Amino acid sequence: MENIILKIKGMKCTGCPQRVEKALKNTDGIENAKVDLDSREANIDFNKEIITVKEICEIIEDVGFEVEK
Ligand SMILES: [Cu+2]
Repeated sequence: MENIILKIKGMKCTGCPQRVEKALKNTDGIENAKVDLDSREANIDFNKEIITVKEICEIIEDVGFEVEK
């Protein structure tokens, strides 16, 4: 199991981190995801045999946010 913390841009209200969390948790290979509005950080446990960091970033972008590079 791998862990990564990504900085997310564009979250404005409490619904935003919930949306990101839900999308991540519904994804194969992601074991757990916690997204914090104040720090803008997404703390993600994932299985690198199943999903890449690039694919995780794409999921976040698909729900309307940007990952800080
Ligand atoms: Cu929002």
